[in-house]
Amino acid sequence: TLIGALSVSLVMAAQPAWADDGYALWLRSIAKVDRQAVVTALGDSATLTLAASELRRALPMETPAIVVATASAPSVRALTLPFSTLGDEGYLVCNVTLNGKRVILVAGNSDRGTLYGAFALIRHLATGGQAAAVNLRSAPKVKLRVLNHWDNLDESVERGYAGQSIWDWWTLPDFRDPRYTDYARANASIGINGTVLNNVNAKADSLTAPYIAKAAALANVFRPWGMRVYLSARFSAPIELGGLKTADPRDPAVAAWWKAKADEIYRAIPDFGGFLVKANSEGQPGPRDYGASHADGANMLAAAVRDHGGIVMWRAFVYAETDPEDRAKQAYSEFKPLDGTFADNVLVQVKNGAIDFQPREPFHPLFGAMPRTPLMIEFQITKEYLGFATHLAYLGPLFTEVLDAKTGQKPGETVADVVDGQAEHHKLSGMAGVANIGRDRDWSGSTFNQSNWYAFGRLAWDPDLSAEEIARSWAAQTFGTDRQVIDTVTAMMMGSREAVVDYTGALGLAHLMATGHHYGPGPWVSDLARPEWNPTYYHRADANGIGFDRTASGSNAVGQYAGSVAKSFAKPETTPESMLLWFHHLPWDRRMASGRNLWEDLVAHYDRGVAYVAQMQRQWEGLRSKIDAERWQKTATYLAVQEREARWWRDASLAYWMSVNHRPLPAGVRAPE
Ligand code: GCW
Repeated sequence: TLIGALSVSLVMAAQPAWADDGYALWLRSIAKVDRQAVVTALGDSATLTLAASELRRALPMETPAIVVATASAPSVRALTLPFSTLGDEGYLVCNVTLNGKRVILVAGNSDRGTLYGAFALIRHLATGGQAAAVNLRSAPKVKLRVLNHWDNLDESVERGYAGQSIWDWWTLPDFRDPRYTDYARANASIGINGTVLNNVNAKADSLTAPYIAKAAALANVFRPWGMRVYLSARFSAPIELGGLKTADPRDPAVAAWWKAKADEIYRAIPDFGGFLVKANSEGQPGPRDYGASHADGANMLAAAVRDHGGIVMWRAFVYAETDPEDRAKQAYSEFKPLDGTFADNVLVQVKNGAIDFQPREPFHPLFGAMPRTPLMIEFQITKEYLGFATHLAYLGPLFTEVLDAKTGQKPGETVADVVDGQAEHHKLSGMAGVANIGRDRDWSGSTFNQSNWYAFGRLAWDPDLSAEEIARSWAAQTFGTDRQVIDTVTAMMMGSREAVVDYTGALGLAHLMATGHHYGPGPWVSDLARPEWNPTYYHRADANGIGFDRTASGSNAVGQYAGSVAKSFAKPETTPESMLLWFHHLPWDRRMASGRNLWEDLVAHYDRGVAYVAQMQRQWEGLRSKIDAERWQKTATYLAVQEREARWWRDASLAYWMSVNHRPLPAGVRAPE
């Protein structure tokens, strides 16, 4: 039978017979070249042609005949299918009779929608779905689904752990590495429709003619895959490139320089997406240098790209060394008063939490607090604070925990409602992910890191998906449909981020890592010039207690939250224990829900984190015969590294806490090695 044949080829894909370097990501072909599915395209646009070839490449001959088309094809129009709610990028995939023949129709209002539909059908079949019953319908809830590459022009990657940048600036624009196509294809398969090519810590050079030509070459490769190119803009570029004396956004000569620059870019890249800007943050130039506001800066750039249909993504990640205010409060203080003053082609891009991509942070209080401004959420896919490329930490639960959080602003409103624009019916909406992609053969430094790229894309398309269903699809697309493999891999993934929280510092502690590189423990560090870079600034531990008082008796960051959320964070008794020490400074003897005191509980968390990693090692060992040797071995080796380093985190941290609180280890716990 068809289903039998399909599952046979899928099971074959899971056999460990050949070496697999992970290059294929979650897009493993299940068809042999001479036995591909029969696919017809009604139309010949580049994108429709790609949709058809993806289906052929992925699906075996036994699959029923497939037709890819757009809603406007006359024979499809005649079927009067419900295209009206699918927008520009949505799709439907269903069984229909077309010109007297039963076929699977894959169609959207645009050929991009159709391409997404093709990948949805591939996903459906590769995760065990049946062809006979296929009936898929989906439209993205978020408009701009964008990767942020922190890639430098010298091809290093800031906080990148998967090798050098995949952009080879030296050989662009002439040589278009086939890898650029594979990159775009992988992104299209999960719905990502934009990419910012260069680091937010931007060099002005990226806006010079040679680099515009290079970006244009990439844009040409990405276009048929539905992806647009954006650039990070250095705010002082008018001085550095234009020879102006100022970059003051209120100066007409500055605005004119940007307008001319935008025109130049659009001549080379007619569908250029727009600019991403990090301004007045960590030493970057910005409008505040001239006493102008972030809105002045953003609106000036927005005016330069507006006639071309471009947008500006203006980051809210600001904090200043001169500002004595709690770092967690500074973005809100600076941006909330600007609500309603941004041009309508500006999105303010807000990190998921108020500090900086820690293993756990409460959601950023700006979500829901700027109803008149589209807020884009920024997640970090690369694991700067979660063990770089080596530690296994599936970020799906981190992403969904934030998206599902209630803002407290309006009844029932969640961060996802704000991000997808539903809450205020904004025209623009967006999700950004700091990419974990580099030149490593497996793209992301490890097989499991690929799941974070995948989860980001899937959630940007639909922020209401669950982390677990995403993990299951990823596992099936990556390792095949063997039930034991999917169950085990999903189970490992689902608790893995919490394990990192546990062994790096649970209960709402944050920013305890070694300085500079951010790898490994450093809760004792207190001598950095900028006070808010010192871990001791965040944990405030002494002989009596630990934690940052952010209630009214402390920094009152709690006051930036709204309604019931603010109320619950205001008291230790009503704050979730997972965020307790983020908001409260408490005695080591405080009684916890477990019945233990705070110190004992913290120790138990460290132990639990270490134990989880050891358990993942055992689970993975059990899959040895079911995963190809190369991917199995690399993961096993990395898990061993992680187990060692989880103990390092625990033991070094406990030794430090004990030096501060002078308490013995709770009974039954081994002394740090
Ligand atoms: O997470 C911190 C990183 C910096 C980064 C900055 C930012 C791009 O340590 O490397 O710079 O945030 O998000 O701007």
